[in-house]
Amino acid sequence: MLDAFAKVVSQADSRGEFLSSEQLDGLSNLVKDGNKRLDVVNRITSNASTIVTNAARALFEEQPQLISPGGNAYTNRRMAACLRDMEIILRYVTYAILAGDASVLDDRCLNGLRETYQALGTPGSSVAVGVQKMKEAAINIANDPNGITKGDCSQLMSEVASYFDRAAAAVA
Ligand code: PEB
Repeated sequence: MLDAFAKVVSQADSRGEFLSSEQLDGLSNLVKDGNKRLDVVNRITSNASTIVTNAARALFEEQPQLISPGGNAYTNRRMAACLRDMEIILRYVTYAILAGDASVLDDRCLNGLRETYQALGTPGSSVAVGVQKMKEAAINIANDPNGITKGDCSQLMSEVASYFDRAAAAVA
């Protein structure tokens, strides 16, 4: 598992080079904007259950066959597994946001997930829709200008979006 710092170190080391000034500038900006990152993680983390439940509700509204008899979220057991899966994915996305790097999400959550869903007969494309709904909700919450020091968060928001997109693409 890498974070943004360990990532550039490992890249430079594999080439036997010193850190480049671009790499150092990148990390310097990351430190400068560190509070924004922590605020984003804090906001998503403290609203996790709202994000998960609303996304799941919207998914089942769009795809009611999932909760009809024979559907993959039919029965309390499967519904619970589904909500849990969405929560796990959201949790790893928050780790990636904090680390500024997707490797924790890739290695500990997404690796093999598509195959797991294929084996379970769970429609990965529906999971991907759920993840996209979590993305919208998480960004609305994280990017809300109210009650926080105002600043430009566009770059950070597109980074946040990219982790959700990565998770959705891994199972779709
Ligand atoms: C991945 N999900 C399920 C299982 C596993 C995962 C390993 C099988 C074991 C179990 O049931 O607990 N586990 C999960 C994950 C990690 C992990 C992400 C990462 C570290 O360790 N059903 C739907 C929706 C979707 C869904 C489309 C959005 O209709 C999910 C939620 N996952 C779902 C369901 C099951 C499951 C298991 C319903 C149970 C399937 C079954 O037993 O029939």
